[in-house]
Amino acid sequence: MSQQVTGPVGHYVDGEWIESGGDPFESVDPATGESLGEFHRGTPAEVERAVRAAEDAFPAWRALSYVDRAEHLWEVFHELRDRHEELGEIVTRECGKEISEGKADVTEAWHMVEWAAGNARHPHGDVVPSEIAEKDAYMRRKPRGVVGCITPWNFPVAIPFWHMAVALVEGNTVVWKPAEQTPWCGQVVAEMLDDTGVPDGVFNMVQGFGDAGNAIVEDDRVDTVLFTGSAEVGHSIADKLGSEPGREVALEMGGKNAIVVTEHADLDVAVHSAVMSAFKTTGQRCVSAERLIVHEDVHGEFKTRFVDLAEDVAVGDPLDESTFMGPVVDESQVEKFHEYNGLAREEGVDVLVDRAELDEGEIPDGSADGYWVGPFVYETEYDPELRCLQEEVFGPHVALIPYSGDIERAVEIHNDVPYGLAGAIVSENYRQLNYYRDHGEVGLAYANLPCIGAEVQLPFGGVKKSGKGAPSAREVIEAVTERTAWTLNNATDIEMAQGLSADI
Ligand code: UN1
Repeated sequence: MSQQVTGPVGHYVDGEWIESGGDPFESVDPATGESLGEFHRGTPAEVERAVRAAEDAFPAWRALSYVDRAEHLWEVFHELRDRHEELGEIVTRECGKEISEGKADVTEAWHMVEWAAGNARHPHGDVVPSEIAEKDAYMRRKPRGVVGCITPWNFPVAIPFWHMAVALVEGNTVVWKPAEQTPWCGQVVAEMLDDTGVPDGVFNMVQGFGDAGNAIVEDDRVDTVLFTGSAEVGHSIADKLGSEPGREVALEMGGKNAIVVTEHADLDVAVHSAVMSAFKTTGQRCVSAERLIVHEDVHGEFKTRFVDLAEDVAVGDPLDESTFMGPVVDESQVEKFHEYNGLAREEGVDVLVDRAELDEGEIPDGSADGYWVGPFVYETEYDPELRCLQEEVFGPHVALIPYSGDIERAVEIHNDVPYGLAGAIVSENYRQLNYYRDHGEVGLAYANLPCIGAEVQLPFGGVKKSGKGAPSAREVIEAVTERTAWTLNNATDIEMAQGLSADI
């Protein structure tokens, strides 16, 4: 393998690489089960040091102009582009997604950096008309202070920049904990920010597990916590911080996302969208589709075509460009996937494709210790009592649910889950599209497309149990700034709103 973990393997705190006192852990290549390098778990004391550094660095950083702060991010932008291939390969090796996705992760990161740094030369806030002629009213944005970022392994370069690029350009300082499955990506991103000469303490990175993340959440000097990851962890952060005055929390979590295929669907688009949504990233996007709700008039043909593709989809070495699905990220994902496949069987579904355990011949040479799974597809009548239709699996586990009747019925099934992140409709009928747009309970609604693949300049986030606030893409700006309504009297006497007398 060409690249290896190099350079300092520690945390980046207050402008220095520090050796960690925490226990060692390995970054594991999910395709081979082999170690890619050794890292150290951040301890609560190391997180505390990082938070202190970030707090101390805040006044001088916020005092710089937007344009000066953004200069550091432009350097990152160029580095991400120049090292696209190399970084894409690191992403693929560490989280297992196939190489075009590894590279797209890096592309998504520079798109976010471009958006955030570009904002430095874009008008901010609003000018608001006043009812008084000689008064000006503005909405101003101010940085909140220290922003804690806790990010997932499935987009190990893009999502950190969703959080951090905006937080930094807006004048906040950052303490970041990368996912424990992707510490190598964490290190590379930290090296990149270090190379820009960002002032000491403005950006800090502590490797580690849940206890390090928890130390960020528990520290009340952290003004905003941005979290993207599992619903379980996100809900526990919401329980801790949701009602704490003065501390902001923005969470983006999972989904039980669905695609509705109506009787007016173009079936080429429907089948293509379903395969992309269910199997890209081996079903491990928070926007991946695990439910396909298909009208009875087209269900037969859709099923035949979808099943054929699910039987054929290429699972294999994620560095090989002909692979469609790489491995899942670790053993716990393998176990969870099998557990839910078993549950679906117990719940009486009709299994259509079972490649859950790959044949030996399908596993790339020398990779028997990798975390390999293949598509698992089943059909079932809609039943709200079935757990397999309600709970997120985060793997290539997908249900075909036929429906009869009108679009209202399809959307009723679509909405009958606790989550509301992403979804799609495939239809050539504009009334059906509009109905879905207006009634689909999701933050990201797609028409005649897969339900994956959002762009950074769009809001990205969910409703119901999928999210709270907006830690993602362009809406991070809401979470990392405070708004001040600023009013300025240009006259020499005082005139009040609402006709209130100013006489003394
Ligand atoms: C995630 O859902 O895990 O929309 C992040 C997408 C990507 C980001 C996905 N831009 O699929």
